[in-house]
Amino acid sequence: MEILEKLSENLISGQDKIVEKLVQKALNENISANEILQKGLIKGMDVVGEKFKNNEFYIPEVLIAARAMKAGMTLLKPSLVKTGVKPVGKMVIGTIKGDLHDIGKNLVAMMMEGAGFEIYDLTVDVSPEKFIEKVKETNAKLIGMSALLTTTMVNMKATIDALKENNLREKVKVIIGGAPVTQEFADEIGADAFAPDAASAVEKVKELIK
Ligand code: B1M
Repeated sequence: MEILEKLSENLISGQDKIVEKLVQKALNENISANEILQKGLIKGMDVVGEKFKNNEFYIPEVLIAARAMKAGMTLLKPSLVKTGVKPVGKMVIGTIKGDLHDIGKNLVAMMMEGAGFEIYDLTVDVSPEKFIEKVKETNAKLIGMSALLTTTMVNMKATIDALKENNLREKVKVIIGGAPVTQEFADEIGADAFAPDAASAVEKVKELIK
């Protein structure tokens, strides 16, 4: 679809205002929010990642692309998040300590909210202590952790260990995700679930709390 290709191209070049206009236009043309997200925004961000890896893009270019991604996601949020759903559970979510990537985590938070979960978003660089503190404060039965860096994804295990130390491991389910995270890694660190994308995160969590 031509409009989604244009959307990807403008995301790659960090044109946030044009990205906003194109997302709005696509919504007006009744293209689903999910299709706009997957085939427009995420597709563009994948190219940004490739260029970054190949040293064709540096941090400033990636940052402006991320800003354009966020502008697009803000417009999609009302369509992704259904309103009026009764809260079905509480989830504490955050990007792991040492990691500042938040786009994927924000998507998961949005989708979970859309599925009726009350979300406590601790944002980025979240220490195990902060996760524990919020779980105690809110009595949430779910923790969601996101990681984009192979160097700091080990910090997910530290949060699971902290749950054990605080006698909370039996009460709180843990789901993890992020580009370098795999089911194998989830099994290795003793997480309850892994999801490769935001939509399946919702499915996995629903299974967990059944
Ligand atoms: Co960074 N970065 N970055 N970066 N960056 C990556 C991750 C990298 C793969 C790029 C590359 O080299 N190809 C690479 C990591 C390499 C590695 O560890 N193996 C990398 C690097 C190296 C770095 C720095 C170290 C660069 C530097 O400083 N030299 C630095 C680290 C800073 C830090 O965190 N301490 C850095 C910085 C940045 C920016 C700040 C410039 C920016 C982040 C802006 C922001 O988030 N606000 C940035 C970006 C944008 C990226 C790429 C290009 C895109 C990430 C993204 O948003 N993708 C990324 C390359 C890539 O991933 N292809 C890259 C879109 C997003 C929707 O996908 O987050 O994977 P993702 O989320 C998915 C799924 O993974 C899943 O759902 C989402 C889809 O529905 N998911 C979950 C995510 N969390 C989940 C949680 C769940 C379940 C599913 O349950 C709770």
